[in-house]
This record gives sequence, C-alpha cells and structure tokens, in this order.
Amino acid sequence: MSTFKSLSGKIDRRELVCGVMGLGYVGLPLAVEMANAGLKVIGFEVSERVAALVNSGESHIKDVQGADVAALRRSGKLEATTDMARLGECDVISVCVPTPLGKTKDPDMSFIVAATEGIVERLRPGQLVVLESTTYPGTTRELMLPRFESGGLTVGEDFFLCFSPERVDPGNPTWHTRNTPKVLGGVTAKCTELGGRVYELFIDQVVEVSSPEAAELAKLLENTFRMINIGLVNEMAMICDRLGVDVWEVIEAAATKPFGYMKFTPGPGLGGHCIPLDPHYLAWKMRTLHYKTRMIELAGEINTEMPAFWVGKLQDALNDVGKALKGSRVLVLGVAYKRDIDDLRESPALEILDLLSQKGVVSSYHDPYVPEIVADGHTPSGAVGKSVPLTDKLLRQMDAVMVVTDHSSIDYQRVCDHAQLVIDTRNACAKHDATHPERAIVAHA
Ligand code: SAJ
Repeated sequence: MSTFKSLSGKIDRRELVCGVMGLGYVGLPLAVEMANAGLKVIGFEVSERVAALVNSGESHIKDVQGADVAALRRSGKLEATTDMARLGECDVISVCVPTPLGKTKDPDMSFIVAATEGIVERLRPGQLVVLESTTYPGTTRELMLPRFESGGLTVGEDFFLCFSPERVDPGNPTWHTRNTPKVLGGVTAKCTELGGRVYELFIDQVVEVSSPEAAELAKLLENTFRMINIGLVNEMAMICDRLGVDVWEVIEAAATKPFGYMKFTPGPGLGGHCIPLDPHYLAWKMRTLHYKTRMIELAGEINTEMPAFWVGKLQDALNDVGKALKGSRVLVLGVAYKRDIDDLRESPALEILDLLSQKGVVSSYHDPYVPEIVADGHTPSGAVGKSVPLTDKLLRQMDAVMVVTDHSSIDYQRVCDHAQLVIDTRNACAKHDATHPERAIVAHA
C-alpha cells in the first residue's frame, strides 16, 4: 500500500498520532484542539519545566485552561516529552517554534533549524510535517525540504510537507484556534490534500492554497497590512499635530464610511510579538533578491519615530508652563504593548521611559498588569523599575502624566481631576478632559 493510502486510512479512522513541537501560545492550544478531537497527541518541548507542567495537568498559557489539560491527561490523549526520539512515533508533526528577529532585524531561524534537524533524524515514510511558525517566504521549500529529502525520501510520495500559518491572537475572547480559518499550502497537491484533511479533524475551516509560499505570504500580508496602516495613522497624527487639527476627530469621522475604509488608531508606537516583527521577514527575504520593500521600510520608520514624537509633545507642554524636561516628575501610565494585557514585548513604553531617563526626567510608571520591568537583553536601561501605586497625591505631585497604554481598569476621570498635565497618546481622556476647562491639561496629537 502507498504511504498516501496508509496515511489517508489513518486520517479516515482518526488513528493519527500527532506531534506538536513547541508548547507555547500557539502549540499548546493546537495540541489541546487535536486531543479534544480524539487524536493522540505528543507535545515536544525543549523545556523540562513546560513538559512537566503539562504532564501534571496544568497550563502555562492563559488561553488554555488547566482543567482541560488535566482532563486530556486523564484520558491519555495528551502527553508532553523532551525526548525528540519519539518524533518517529508521530504520523503528523506540527512545528510551532519561535521565529524571533535578531538585533539587526534579520530572522533568527535557529529554532526552525533545530526542529528540522530533530525531525530529519526520525523522518520515516508516511509522515506529514506542517510548519506553523511565521517566517520568510521559501522557508518550507528551501530550508526544510532539502533536509527532509537528504536521506533519500521523496516529498509527496514517502512523506508530506505543508505550511500553515498560526493565527493565534492571545486573549481574544471570540477567535481561537478551532474557529479561526486556517490557511494551508503543501509542497505537492497530495501534501495539500492530506494536510487539509488532517487539519479539518480539529479546525472548523481549512483554506487550502497551492503552495507553501502562498501560505507563508498570506500570513505576512495579514500582519504587514496592519503595520503599514498603523504607520499611516501615526503619520496622520503627526500631520494633524502640525495643522492643529484633532486627529481623533478626523479618524472618528473617516470611520463613519461604511465601505472601503478600516479604522486604525495612532499611539505611542508599535509593540507586540507579531506586528513589529513579521513584516521584516518579508523585507529581509526581498533584500536577498535585491528588492527593497519600500512600504514596509517607510511604515517602520514612522512607527519607530512615535516614542520620540510623544516625548517632544511632553517637552512642549512642560515648556508652555515654564518647566524644563530635565528634573520634571513624569508618571507613565500603562507600559504593556497594548491594553489589558501584561506583555511587554517591543512595547513603545520601554523606549519612552528610556528617552525620559536620557533627558534627565524623574520618571516612574504605573501598570496594574506589569509589577516590574526587569533588566534583560532587550529592555533599555532607562525603563527598568517597579510599578508605583496610583494615588491622588502621586497624580498631583507629578509635573506631567503620560498615558501610554490605555488599560480599561484605570479611572481616567480621576487622572484628569488630579494631574497638572496629561499627555494622552491613546485618547483615553477624551471623555474627561472637558471637565476642567480652567486648565488645558490634556495634550494629544
Ligand atoms: N496598534 C496601534 N493602532 C492600531 C492597532 C494597534 O497603535 O490601530 C498598536 C498596538 O497598541 C500594539 C501594536 O500596534 O502596540 C500591535 O497591536 P495589534 O492589535 O496588532 O495586536 P497584536 O500584536 O497582538 O497582533 C495580533 C496579531 N495576531 C496574529 O498575528 C495571529 C494580529 O494579526 C491581529 O490582527 C491582532 O493580534 C488583533 O487583531 O488583535
């Protein structure tokens, strides 16, 4: 019997053993959905701690309930291991490992290379490998495929290889792994067919495309679209600032257009583990082909400029009340990369705190989700510190308060009632700043 027929039969009988490499915010939810669909799942982790945690029926990922992991442990559907030799047991291997950027914004492919080498040693006829990590177009065919065929196996006949981008939005109350449409493209038609049939066992809608490159680029288009439109609206904020027009009023007015427009809002810059990074995978790849992705470069420049733009706004506002930046006491309100989460990755607040420190500002921060900013390889030295308690007295003592991340739990009326000056990068005080016409307390773009 051909390997295609053998794997096809296992799919029909749901007798698959599925391996998931990387049990992070992508891999663990995926493993749980596979196991909930009745498949036997082995999670492969390089972290003994994470493997032990999952095997003890717990979850380290906010979107995955510990009780669900415990139930799947009891049913024997889910286990975790650090023993990569067990990859040979798997009919399907989904690779969900990190793809960070290096300091020069070049892709760090080390995790994908390590996963590829782990698979190569155990690759056998009848296996399907699906890469999910966001990466540059061509990774699946140029980096993984040659290694997998190096032992004499042929893709599309002996084993099958696809790319299917992750679309996990941590904390999203509506969209999660099972109900978010999943794009998938195989190296051959048989790869696409088998990959689609496997993923349809635990994903509501699989969107098959003709190649792994189409799937790789679909993901990059999705997030590059966001990054460029955020750059556009940040430039609009700087334009409106120079024209003396309220950018928020302009944006709300434009957003009344019922077609052909999508609302984005300006802010302190671009944070997160996806949007600031993913477009640079495309830019990097195209540079190797001597093509400059001008839109990505330009949007990146504008988004990167925003922290300095807002520190400039602070300087002007203090100047208007006869104060210098140097020696002024400034409270930064909210440091996570977006509201109502605790994630600091690439947060523009870190850049703003560092700039304030460089200019001799006596700065502090309050963030109910981030008790401390610790020194690590990425954190600028001026951002290191602990969250201070938010009190009326503290607000009154500050020469200025900068709203950088607009957490919903903060009382912005209270901020406007007690602060001498508010620099509002998120328009969080819009409903409150009119309550103090005696003071021009809120400056925003
Ligand atoms: N931001 C703005 N203005 C906006 C939107 C975002 O300044 O109009 C800033 C945010 O403050 C943040 C950064 O951009 O600093 C990224 O924000 P994001 O809303 O894009 O959130 P992320 O980084 O969590 O993006 C994820 C992505 N999900 C995946 O890649 C699977 C993205 O594709 C989603 O669209 C996004 O979540 C989402 O919509 O929540």
